[in-house]
Amino acid sequence: MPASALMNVMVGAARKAGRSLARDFGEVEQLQVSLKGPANFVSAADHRAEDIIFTELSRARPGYGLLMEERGEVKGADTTHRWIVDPLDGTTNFLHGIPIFSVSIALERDGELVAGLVYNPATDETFTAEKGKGAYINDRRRLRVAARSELAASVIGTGIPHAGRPNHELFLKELRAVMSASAGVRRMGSAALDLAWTAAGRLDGFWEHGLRAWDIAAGIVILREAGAYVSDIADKDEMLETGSIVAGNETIHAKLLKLLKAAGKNVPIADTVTKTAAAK
Ligand code: 2AM
Ligand code: CA
Repeated sequence: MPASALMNVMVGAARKAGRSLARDFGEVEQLQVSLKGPANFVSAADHRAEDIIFTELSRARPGYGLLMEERGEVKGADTTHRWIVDPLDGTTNFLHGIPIFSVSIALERDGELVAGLVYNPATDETFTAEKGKGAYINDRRRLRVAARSELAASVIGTGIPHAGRPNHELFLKELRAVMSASAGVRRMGSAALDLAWTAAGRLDGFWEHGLRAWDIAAGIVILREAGAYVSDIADKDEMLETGSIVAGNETIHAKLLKLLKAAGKNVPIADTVTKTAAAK
């Protein structure tokens, strides 16, 4: 289906930032062997990508507010619209030369997510969706969540908390439950891309805690338009606020949620980590 003017703006910004990231990723691969490591370089790459997206989106839609990983909240004159942007999701992968990272751009209208885009510059795959118009990969093929109904046949994605992030005990309990019930657990390292892959049926389900709005906003739109069920761990529509997310087709979502709730019973869960608390 032909892309809308809005989606053209989003794709244009993401591809431009993606070209910058792809160039920088090539450099990072070279820097792997250097003693100092490419950490500062990666941080600069992240900022470069965010600057590009900020410029492109602000030019095309002046006045829209923005919530960006590096800049934080940027208020706009138009209070009904807000972009939610992660210029580089999967930073650790990028830093280590692993080609699994993404640009994530979502649009919120009157507090509702209405458009989402996740772009992986390394594979040149673009996942897009607008509310009510379906989800697509590379503007060609319609995305549909996987149809499997048995957890035992399902591959489930997740994110593992690392040093400086909370919920280690909770995660271990959840992993024990999901690893025993599923055909396999995958940990790719870019939540935005994981959600897009779930929408594409590559993963049958996904769960993670402690995420920020920019990690998941675009993926949520793409998932819903691909027919997926998405909720937080309490089965509410408060993923952006709590930072927890569970997704899959109707059956897998329900089964995964039940399993996770039982596994996490009596284990305290820390909600969305603040930027200051995050070990960046
Ligand atoms: P990032 O690469 O932009 O940091 C991996 O489990 C996912 O968690 C990635 O999407 C990653 O995004 C995100 N992530 C890593 N550290 C985080 C933190 N401290 N708070 C929230 N999300 C984080
Ligand atoms: Ca992120």
